Amino acid sequence: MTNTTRLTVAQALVRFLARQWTERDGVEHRLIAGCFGIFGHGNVAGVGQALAEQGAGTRDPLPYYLARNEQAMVHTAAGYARQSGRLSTLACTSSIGPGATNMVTGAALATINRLPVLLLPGDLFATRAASPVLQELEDPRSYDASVNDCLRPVSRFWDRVNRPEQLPAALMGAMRVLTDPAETGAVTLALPQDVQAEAYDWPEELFARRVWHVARPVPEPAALARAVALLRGSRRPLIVAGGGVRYGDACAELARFAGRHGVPVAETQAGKGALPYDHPCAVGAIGHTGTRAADTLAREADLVIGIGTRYSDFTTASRTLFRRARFLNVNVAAFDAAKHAAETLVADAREALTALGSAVGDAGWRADPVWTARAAELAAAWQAEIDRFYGGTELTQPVVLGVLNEVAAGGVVINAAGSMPGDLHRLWRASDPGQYHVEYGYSCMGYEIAGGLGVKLAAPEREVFVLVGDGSYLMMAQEIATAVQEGVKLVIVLVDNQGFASIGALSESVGALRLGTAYRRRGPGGRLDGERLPVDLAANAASLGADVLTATDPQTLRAALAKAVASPRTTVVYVETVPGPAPAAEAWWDVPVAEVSGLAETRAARERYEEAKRDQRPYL
Ligand SMILES: Cc1ncc(C[n+]2csc(CCOP(=O)(O)OP(=O)(O)O)c2C)c(N)n1
Ligand SMILES: [Mg+2]
Repeated sequence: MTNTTRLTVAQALVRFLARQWTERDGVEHRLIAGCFGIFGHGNVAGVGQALAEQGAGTRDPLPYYLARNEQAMVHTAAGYARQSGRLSTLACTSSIGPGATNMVTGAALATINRLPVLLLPGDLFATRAASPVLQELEDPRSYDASVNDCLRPVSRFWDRVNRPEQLPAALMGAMRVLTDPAETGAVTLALPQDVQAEAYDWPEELFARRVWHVARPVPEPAALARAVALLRGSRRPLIVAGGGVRYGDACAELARFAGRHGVPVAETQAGKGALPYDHPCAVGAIGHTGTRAADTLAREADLVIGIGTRYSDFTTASRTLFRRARFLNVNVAAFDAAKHAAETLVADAREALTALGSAVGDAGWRADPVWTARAAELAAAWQAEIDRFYGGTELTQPVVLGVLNEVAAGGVVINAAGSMPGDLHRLWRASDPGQYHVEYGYSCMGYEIAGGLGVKLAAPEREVFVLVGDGSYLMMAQEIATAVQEGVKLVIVLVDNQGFASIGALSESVGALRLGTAYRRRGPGGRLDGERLPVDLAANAASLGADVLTATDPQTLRAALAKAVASPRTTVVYVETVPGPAPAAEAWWDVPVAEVSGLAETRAARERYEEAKRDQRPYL
């Protein structure tokens, strides 16, 4: 007879999660390092009770953290997972109804960025004894529907535990997806509020310490042979390094392969830092937010070797950038490897680079030396551009980034939306992959502070610099209070330019007249073009418990950042930027323009649009 333990579903869940580990390359990590949560009637008596009972409260096996907003706590889990190289993450427990639907945006962000997060929303009574309960959707077509069904399309695994007996299989399925490099993303276990509190006799083996091996799949020999043939035929290859290089811990192999074979390396947002910025083969950011160096090479390359990239429209300049190239894609996910009619190498980035290196190395293959030298020249010219943008005397956004880049060596910079991701992608000098954390899969306003909290929890030894625009700040600044509560120190650089600089410029370029992109009072003509709003973001940050410093020029910014770094407390450095020179796009981005309009600006924008669209290669 097997030994059993009588626990509620929620108690069993908490005990199970605390005993899950990952292992890769012989190193073990806690899979679920803690649980963020906001309680309501849908989880307080189940998961809440279980978290409270598990230990003395301070060194619980599954530490609990109180957040301010359910969307934010999923961002925190995603930031944690990314900084941990996807080997460790956090769980998030919510009540039913709005607490659960608040997590939908965070789940989409995690899934799109291929980051593991575990979501535990409460759900309606499985017995339906008291229906309709508070916050119940009540779909007249089906009593089986609940708002948690919104989490299905944004989750890579979704299950509802309607009976205690279903829990073990649901948990095993959830852990498998969280730890599978090809399938990972948001994982949702919806937990009906009555089932959470129901007791069951669990077999002891459910609670055994379990280690999930994170695989490094090796390339299939025939696929490797095809890839090698393609490489041998190439004289102008270009590597596009994506997040998979980082998550596969393949940066050293990439540097070796590129250096040995003279292959220039361009980087996506998720891949930035894969090579140190001053590596002889590094040509910087690629795509719509790319450098002139990388984008010029991309247009001329005969072979694009995508490594761990999902080829977003920013990377491909909406499929206009790679004019002549064939594609060889190395990706652990067959779905991404197959993009652009590529020759595919479905494998771990490190294993694939090692295999490719030994296969072509023995044959002495190298890129055309003229191509390698040209790449180095273009890259050097771009470094001079960066110096020019960083060297201004006024507080333009590039100057802010330049000062921060000096101070932030060894730290991590975090950003997600607005005009900063583009400037960061082109200008930021990253020396190692852990230093650059721009969430650009979902580019979600509000990710910055919440995500930064997760980064700092995952890497307490690193200084964490959160860059946040005024628009993003106003959307989601409340996790400053959570950072203060936990004594987790962030340096938050709040860049105020009175609204949406990014969308303002985009709006103008598509003939939409900057409508709704500046923070202004409604003016006498009935438009939002009146006086500046009397909103004091520095005072707002102070009210949440942060120390606040204000910078007015490059010198005071440098001093404020130095003070923030020296302080043990979360500090907001408030900066009002002035408009000034910023790097322009070298490559296009497809944002459709009105085909007919009474406005001359819009008609001119449409003409430019149709011209640019001719270069698009949309179907492969
Ligand atoms: C949640 C969310 N809503 C809307 C957008 C569209 N959007 C992208 S950038 C942006 C403005 C960001 O403003 P701010 O943070 O001040 O940055 P700035 O553009 O001024 O640099 C908007 C509205 C988004 N990315 N995320
Ligand atoms: Mg702004």
